[in-house]
Amino acid sequence: NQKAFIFDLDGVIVDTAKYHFLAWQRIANRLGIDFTHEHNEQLKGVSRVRSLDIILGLGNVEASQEDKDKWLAEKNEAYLQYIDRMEADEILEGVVPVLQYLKDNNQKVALGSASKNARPILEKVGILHYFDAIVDGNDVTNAKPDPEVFIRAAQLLGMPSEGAIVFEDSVAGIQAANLAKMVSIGIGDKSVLHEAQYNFNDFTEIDTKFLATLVTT
Ligand code: G16
Ligand code: MG
Repeated sequence: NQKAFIFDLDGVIVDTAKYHFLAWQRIANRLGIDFTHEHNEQLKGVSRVRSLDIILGLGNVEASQEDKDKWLAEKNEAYLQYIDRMEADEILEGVVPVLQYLKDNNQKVALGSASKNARPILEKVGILHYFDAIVDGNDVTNAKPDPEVFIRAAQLLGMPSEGAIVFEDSVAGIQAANLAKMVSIGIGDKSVLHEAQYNFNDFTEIDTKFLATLVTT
């Protein structure tokens, strides 16, 4: 049996949310906007452009498209400096054994992320070779909860959408997987990700017995 396994990036494979936060904070500080870790939760899984709009909304700041474009570029430059220093030790615990199991058992593996920097991050942490396909923020027009990113990932893998398995840490991502008739697996707080078909706090809780069940059912 062969299935498509699709992984979100931020919050599932690596914790890049902390770098997004630091990079956004520079912009927010300069504009006099109070931007806290709590606010940052709203940006998880959300596109870069939408993230800026949310931050500007926090401070009731209106801006021209020109200014917005400038801040988006500045944010990304700062973010790139953080991810440039990433190494393998930043892969979240339990992720590599799961990827290895899927490879060893002839399963199809894809990335389905909103980030336009997904590929360099996978390269930096040394796990690009596990992925048969990558669909990221450069490839999709409709953001999660629209299922486009996951449907394209399944297509690229040459596998049906229905029955594909999605690992996600965001509510919008779980909804996208459900809309695509995929098996949704929430990674994180179960009370937040209650729409997921299965819930785990992190990948250390996912054993080979469970993975084998996913492959065969
Ligand atoms: C990630 C993060 C979001 C970020 C988005 C776009 O999504 O969770 O906070 O805004 O990517 O990132 P970039 O600015 O690199 O294009 P995901 O889908 O991997 O969780
Ligand atoms: Mg995520």
